[in-house]
Amino acid sequence: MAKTPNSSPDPRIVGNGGETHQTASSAQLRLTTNHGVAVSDNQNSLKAGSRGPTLLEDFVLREKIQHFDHERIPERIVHARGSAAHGYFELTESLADYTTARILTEVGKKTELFTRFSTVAGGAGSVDTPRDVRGFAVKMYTSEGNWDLVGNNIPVFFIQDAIKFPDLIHSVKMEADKGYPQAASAHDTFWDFIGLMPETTHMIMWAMSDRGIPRSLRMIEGFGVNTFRLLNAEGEATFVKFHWRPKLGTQSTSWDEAVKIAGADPDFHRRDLYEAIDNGDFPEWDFGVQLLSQDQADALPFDILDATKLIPEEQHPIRIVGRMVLDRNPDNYFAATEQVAFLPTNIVPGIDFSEDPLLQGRLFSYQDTQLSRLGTVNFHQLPINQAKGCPFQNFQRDGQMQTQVHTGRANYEPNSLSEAGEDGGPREDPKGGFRSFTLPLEETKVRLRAESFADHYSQARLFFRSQTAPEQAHLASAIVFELSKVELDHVRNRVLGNLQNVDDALAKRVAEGLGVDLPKASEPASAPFDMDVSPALRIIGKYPDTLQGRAVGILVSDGADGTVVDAVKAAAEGEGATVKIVAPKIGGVTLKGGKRLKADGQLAGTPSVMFDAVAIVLSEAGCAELLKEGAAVDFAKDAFGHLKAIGFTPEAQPLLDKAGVEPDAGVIDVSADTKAWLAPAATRQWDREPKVRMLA
Ligand code: HDE
Repeated sequence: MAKTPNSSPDPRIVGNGGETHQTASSAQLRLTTNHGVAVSDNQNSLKAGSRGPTLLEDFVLREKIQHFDHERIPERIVHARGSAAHGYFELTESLADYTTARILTEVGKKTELFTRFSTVAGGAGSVDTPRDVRGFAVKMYTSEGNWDLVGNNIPVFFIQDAIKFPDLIHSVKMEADKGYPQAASAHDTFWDFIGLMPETTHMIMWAMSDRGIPRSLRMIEGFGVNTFRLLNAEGEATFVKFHWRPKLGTQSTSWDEAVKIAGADPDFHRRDLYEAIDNGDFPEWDFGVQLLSQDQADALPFDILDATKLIPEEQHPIRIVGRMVLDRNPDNYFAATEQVAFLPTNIVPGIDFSEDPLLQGRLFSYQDTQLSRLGTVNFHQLPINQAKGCPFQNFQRDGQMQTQVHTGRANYEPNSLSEAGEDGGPREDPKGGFRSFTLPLEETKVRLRAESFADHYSQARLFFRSQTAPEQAHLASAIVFELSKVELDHVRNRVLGNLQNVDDALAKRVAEGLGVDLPKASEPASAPFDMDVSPALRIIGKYPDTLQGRAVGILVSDGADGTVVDAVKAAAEGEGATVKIVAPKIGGVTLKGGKRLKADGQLAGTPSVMFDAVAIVLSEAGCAELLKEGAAVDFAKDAFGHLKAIGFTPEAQPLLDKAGVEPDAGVIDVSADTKAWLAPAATRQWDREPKVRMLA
């Protein structure tokens, strides 16, 4: 209840006169200032007279406004837009032969964790579905300290050496003079950098593939990207690559769909993750490792320390040894998702870094960036960052926002205060403490790129040639789209020159898609070679088709047949999908027979891009009405264009005709058989694509 300004009967009495708003009862906490003084009136500032001016003395007002003024902290320079959840890690198979890390040796033990997904280029307020890499950062609160596996949904990276990271990010962010485009790589500066840095080509293949436009954060793979080491009790090292595999499989949107989702629901991924967890559909990933001995690493045709390369899993299989379940949404977005500080340096005994020069730079950057973002060396004391699996204790003291109250005299080590009965504080643990791999080194100090890093194209070729035909077409079309936004001819041409080293046919398709001549191929630093194709690099066909975790929309009208609606809903839910009823009005519709059906979404605000498959169940009169509604026509047209299964009742045929929906295996009359619609609903209709889109 709002209180009217100064509702006191006596205008001289300033404060809580009218009692028309809620005040603290004995059962309720009193509103106070940050320093604990109870506030008598939270509606009116302290003024000289009822009509002002406001008095400087009003510490309640000043504190409140000042706190508000400082509510925002600097957003992350990359990965600013994120969505996160709590959950747990559970080990299913011990890696005791390779590591002493308890989280990787104690089978069955559940370790609390916090996972944050993100886009890279856009600001914190940007949309969820641009073409971009997705961050996949997991903080595990292990019993030996926090282990942060700060990865991406793509297993390789753009650059080989950390010194190029600021250049890469400057090039992809909004252009320095213009301040746009936001959250988009389709502009001159990005492609200028890409063309000039051929080592980016492999990652470009991934980013331009459908991996760059995922359907859901629950449906992305995760990769540690950099090579790490596991260390066993004997101090022996094994190289390791970390993998997360979604139980729901991978799935992507089409570009047109991603663009439309951005308008329909800028929070599409964040909402999807939140709602799934809220509904008890906990997203889950298998955790896997690729393990390589030094000899196996030496036998690879590339350098295991080069983060622009992957290790084909057909050659070195992924061992699934655990799982991650996300089962709890954060209570407060800022406290958890914004303040969480991931550090690749958060590592536990039994795991170690490799000499990967990209990783080595990361080991400095994250700690440093938290200081400007969170403002103090004590950011590890924030609840979300605290080591929860074990206590932390050392002699680091004071600093801004110190929340610990250290007692005693001992704040240095060694000390002998315990000999006098005082608390001497903690001591190092030579046996159980973190130890680095004893890497033999005898090197000259140089600023050089290893020759073993010189091949920039073989794995880009491997990726492109491993894709299915529709995926290759999407990839080529994505490059055409992006290069069409490039204004400088020489920038575009340099990329085309490089693409010829990947695959001639790809370069030709892109040039044709752009309507330009193919320039001369660029000279590769090292001649690319052919590798055996790797089906594991595909999205299509890699995981079984499923409706599990997918969303189905049923568009209904007044007079629609409720038995069909119920049957379609039950069938889809039976396969694990969530179903939403979409109606012209949010109040719902009156079904044939007079029963009311409530809507979950109003048509204009719930287009078919929000769903993986749709059904359109209308009455004749309802259909006639909807023929005049552009949003209804678009609902069907987009579902068809985005290769989704469309279930329909014959009364909806005029709408399908107007939307240009042609009969095919994914357009199914559900009045007769809802089951027949389920199989196509669990996938996209790839055969339809040439009918609806001119791809490169
Ligand atoms: Fe990051 N990266 N990065 N990065 N990165 C950051 O740290 C950096 C790289 C990744 O949800 C920043 O806390 C450098 C690779 C994720 O909070 C910053 C280099 C991979 C997140 C930073 C890389 C990543 C970040 C910005 C090249 C995949 C978001 C905010 C040497 C393995 C974590 C922050 C979250 C965030 C630096 C390259 C993943 C600036 C210097 C490769 C998922 O420190």
